[in-house]
Amino acid sequence: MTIFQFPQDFRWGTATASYQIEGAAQEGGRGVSIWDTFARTPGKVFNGDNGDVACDSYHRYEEDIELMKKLGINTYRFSIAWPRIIPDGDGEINREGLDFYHRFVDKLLEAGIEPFCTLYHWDLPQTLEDIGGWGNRRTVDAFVKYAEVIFKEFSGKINFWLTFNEPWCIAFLSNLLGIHAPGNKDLQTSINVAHGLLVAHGKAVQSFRRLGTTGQIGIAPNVCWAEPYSKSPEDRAACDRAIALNTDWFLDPIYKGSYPQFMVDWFEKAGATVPIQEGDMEIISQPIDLLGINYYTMGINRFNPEAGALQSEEVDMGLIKTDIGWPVESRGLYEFMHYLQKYGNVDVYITENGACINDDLENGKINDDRRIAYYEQHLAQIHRIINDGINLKGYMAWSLMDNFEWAEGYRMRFGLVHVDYRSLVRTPKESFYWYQNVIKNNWLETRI
Ligand code: GCO
Repeated sequence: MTIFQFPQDFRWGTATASYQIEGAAQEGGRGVSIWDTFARTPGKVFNGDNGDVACDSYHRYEEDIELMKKLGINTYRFSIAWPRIIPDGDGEINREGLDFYHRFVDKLLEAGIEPFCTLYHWDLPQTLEDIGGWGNRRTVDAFVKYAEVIFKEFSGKINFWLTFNEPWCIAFLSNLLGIHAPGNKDLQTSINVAHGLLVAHGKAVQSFRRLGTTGQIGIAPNVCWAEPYSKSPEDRAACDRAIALNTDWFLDPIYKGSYPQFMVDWFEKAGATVPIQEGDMEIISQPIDLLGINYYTMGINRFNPEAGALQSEEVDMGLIKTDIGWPVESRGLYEFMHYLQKYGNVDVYITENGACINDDLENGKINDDRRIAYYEQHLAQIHRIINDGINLKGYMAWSLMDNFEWAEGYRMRFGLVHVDYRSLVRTPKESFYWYQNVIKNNWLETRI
């Protein structure tokens, strides 16, 4: 047994996102988002599932906050649904939407839980996708307007802010691989989207400062750590591209004011260019206060000319996998946090980390021991990272409860709390009680 003690001011939390938990898709004046449309397109989401009801958290948020209190978290990461605030993306502000989030944030604060707010976790108003989505500067301006509404309303209540969740997913998973909404499969479109969202990020940060909004702001990329299958330089380069597309492609512009040149060259060879307009890079490189990191897995990659736009192929090394098929390997988080130091020792929060384990109720219990093992491994790495002197300030487990897992629908479960999607009954899993204990102690006890 080993005991890992965490810093006194360490933030313990969980994370969710609006479309994945709220439901009430036609209520409260909410407009249509690209995920409503995508989920209704046959063949896009497993089983034809959609977020119309999800966990019904729009109605059951008080019950959810009771669960958070029981768990003992001091931080809760959630996202605001843009179509609840400005239903058509760019027009009238919907007071009912703002009031909903006020009620919710007030309840969190009453419970002594710090709200950690994501402005964009993928529910783009459909009207904006119809004019070209993030590739159109009108969408960028509409986002800034939406962000300003939120900053003005919630300044003083919210102190932790993220502009975008997982820019790689918004740009490449959704517009190059076509797996997420809106489902495009075009390299130039994905590059345009990536650039548009970076400009939107920078402009939102400018507004945040200008308005004197309370707290700190940043962005939350997802990490794909990759190590080469062999010593060949081609395999090394294939890994560099995989890592860079998730993180450097977004963090270099923000921290250095330029895109990684080797990737720009790579895309140019494939016929795609970044649509940089005058002044963009200065806007994008506004100083930010914190970084959110979403980490789930890592890959062993090799060069393969057939393997997509990056020619980088992940090799199955036979590691244990979670039920969604992702190898369990916490080492990538440790390596990545050191890699990140090239941008300086910035304040980092793990804004997502968790395991898809589809264990179900058995005699009233969910014995998700494999999830506990996953968390144990990753928290031990986090302790190591902090001991190395890296400014890692908090940890948000994905997720508080089972929810709508995008293209996988409801079949993939990441929650500490089980949700019965028929009755909407919530049942804490064994991992919930395990995490409760870690938080209460502020230390982790591992089995080895
Ligand atoms: C993500 C996500 C979550 C997913 C989680 C598991 O940002 O990819 O924020 O919405 O549910 O990553 O796939």
